[in-house]
Amino acid sequence: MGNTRRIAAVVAGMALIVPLSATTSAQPSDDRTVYEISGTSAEDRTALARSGADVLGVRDGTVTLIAGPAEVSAARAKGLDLTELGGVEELLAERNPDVRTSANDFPAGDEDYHTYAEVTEELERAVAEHGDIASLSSVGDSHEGRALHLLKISDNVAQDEDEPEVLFTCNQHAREHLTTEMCLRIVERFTDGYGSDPVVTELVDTREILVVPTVNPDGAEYDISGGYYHGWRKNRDGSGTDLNRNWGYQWGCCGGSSSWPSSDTYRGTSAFSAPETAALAAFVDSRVVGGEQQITAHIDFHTYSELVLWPFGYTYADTAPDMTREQAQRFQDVGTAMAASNGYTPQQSSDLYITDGSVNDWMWGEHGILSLTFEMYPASGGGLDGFYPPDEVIEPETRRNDEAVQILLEEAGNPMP
Ligand code: 0X9
Ligand code: CA
Ligand code: CA
Ligand code: CA
Ligand code: ZN
Repeated sequence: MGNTRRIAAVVAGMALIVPLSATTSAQPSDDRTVYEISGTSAEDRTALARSGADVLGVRDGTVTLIAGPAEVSAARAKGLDLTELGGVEELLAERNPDVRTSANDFPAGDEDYHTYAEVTEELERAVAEHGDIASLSSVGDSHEGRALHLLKISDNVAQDEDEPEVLFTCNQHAREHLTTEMCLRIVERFTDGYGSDPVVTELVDTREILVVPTVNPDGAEYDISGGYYHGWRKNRDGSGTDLNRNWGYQWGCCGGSSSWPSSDTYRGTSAFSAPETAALAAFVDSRVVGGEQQITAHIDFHTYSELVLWPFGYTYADTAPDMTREQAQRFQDVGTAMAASNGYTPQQSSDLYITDGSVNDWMWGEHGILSLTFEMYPASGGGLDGFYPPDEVIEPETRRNDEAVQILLEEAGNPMP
């Protein structure tokens, strides 16, 4: 690190600066490597994920993943052609700034992303400025005791009115920080825009909008701890549970998750063993009023690959015991319309690879909610960098989903066949 840079950083007010080489990372002596493989099928990708590889992104048959020596041998034995992008530590080191601060803040240059404290502040501000249409509560606490914030936006917000309820959830995966910003944009747009933007006003008056900006606050805070990125995905209970493999519909059924605690797709000891999924599920259960689920539509935001995904994830089949042909068609129609608005690629989630215990399968299978996953920017590239786009993309890449969010809010008023 050059002296000029160090001085500039000190002038910028950082309390403590540690050279990168002096700091140990989350996983010392990490021999895992990031690879890209093109021309893969969904079956190939399911096999790769099942072997223990951590799939980072999939686009047009090209998969980016983290693999150790055993997974690499297994993939080569299947005739797959792996291109090495670099070691996990090496790639994170390249992405991280060459100065680190002791503060629990995003790395230098990415400060526009919101830490947990800053998310809390934004939500409190929304309620302070728009108390007539916004109220803040929580669905419960994370493993480390952070409130899982829930912001409700609607006219007559203190009343439970008979209006379609629409849920937006973000940041199940710790390192997918752009998704938290997506939920914050929804909050900002439907509070600040009320009374001036006619579309926003109409939707706030006729819907109950429910936003959970961070489902995994412990993981997100850990991922930026020390002022640099750790590439962390799971929650922070023990060696971590993959929250998006911990939901209680066909949990662990189909090889779409791992029973090994060290795996990045560890499903937990039982369905809803993670306090974060248990709390969110209990909230959704509580929205059954008079025998009818009030929440009719849901998006769970992830990164990356620029995809719109619908259930089921546990099976390649388009139809299943809880998915008629007409219902599958509606998912496809709505998903395709949303994807046309933002330029993402629409597909059934198992077209990516098999996942079991994912949130959409439970929301739909258990509650009949029109529940989709968005994989946000970028489309591909960069291995782990895909999770850490610079904060300059926050505005354009969250605005990009305004119309899709609007489509879902409108569709929430239409019946499911
Ligand atoms: O694997 C996942 O949990 C999601 N991809 S990510 O890279 N963000 O981890 C995709 C989940 C898609 N499956 C379902 N929605 N069922
Ligand atoms: Ca910030
Ligand atoms: Ca209302
Ligand atoms: Ca209601
Ligand atoms: Zn994710």
